Amino acid sequence: MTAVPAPQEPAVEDFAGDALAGLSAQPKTLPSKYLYDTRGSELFEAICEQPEYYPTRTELSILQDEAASMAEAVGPRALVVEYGSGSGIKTQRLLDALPDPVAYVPIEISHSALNASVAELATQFPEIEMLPLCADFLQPVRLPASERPAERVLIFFPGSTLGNFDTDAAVRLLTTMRTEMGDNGAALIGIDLKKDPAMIEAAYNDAAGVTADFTLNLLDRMNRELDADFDRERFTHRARYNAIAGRIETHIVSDCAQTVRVAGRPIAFTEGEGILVEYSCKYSQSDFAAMAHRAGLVVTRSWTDADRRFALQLVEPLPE
Ligand code: AVJ
Repeated sequence: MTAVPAPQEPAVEDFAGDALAGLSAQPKTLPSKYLYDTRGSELFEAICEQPEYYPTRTELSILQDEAASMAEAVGPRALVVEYGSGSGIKTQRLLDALPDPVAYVPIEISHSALNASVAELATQFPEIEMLPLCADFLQPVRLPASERPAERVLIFFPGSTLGNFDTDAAVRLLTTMRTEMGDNGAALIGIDLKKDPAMIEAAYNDAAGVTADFTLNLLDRMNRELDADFDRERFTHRARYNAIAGRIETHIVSDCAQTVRVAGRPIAFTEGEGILVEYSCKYSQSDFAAMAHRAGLVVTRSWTDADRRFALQLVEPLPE
């Protein structure tokens, strides 16, 4: 029952190619997905425990406090699809809250992450059919049919992961959701809300330095996997809030002029030059509604915490 349908992982990541392309570009960039190797995923878990990092805690409290209202809005016998499978405890809260969900379909590119999440949930929810799908959630997939008929599809995308994408990419992802959910479907999406920039910046610059460790781990990963020779001591984590774009922009900044070798190629840095490694977009309610609208979706419910730090948005297809 926890067998994964696809016999092999769908897309082979080209870390070397992506890294060399990004480091040769002006300005330098690296795709943020490469932050999440085993060590990076551990460090991200540790970030979520830091006192300054409010999003995880806040989203969990909304899921708990508003469970009854969400259950009512979603209704019985949903087929719950999750994009990515990194959020065990949030999924648990949602499945606990919903009335008689028929199946859980995590969509995740990594076999091991997929199997681990389903193994855990299967023991906790023996009455919910587990239908893991090994795929890239950015590509439209055909959802598996559940044994018991589903009333509707509910796509769950917590964590403000949407904020890692720029606006156009986020709209593309929302459009994929619209297609996948069908005319009677819905999506429940976590977004981090705009607020005092000092509070946002603190969340990405925790005093214990866990976020800096998380960012700079990408250098260690390139040293390990791409035969690179980055010296971590000569680079600094920098996360700043760009108020005009409404996002945290995280860079790895070179402390001096230096040349590093990556996969046999020299990469030159000037003093103070940065590599852009992550965006974390923050939204107002109307920013999000406008993106949803472009994707053929409308916000039908929104749940937030008392301080309006974070929101869970329920979106449904726009009436024709
Ligand atoms: C997992 C992408 C939502 O952007 O807040 C946290 C990742 N990076 N601290 C975020 C992250 C640095 C996180 N997301």
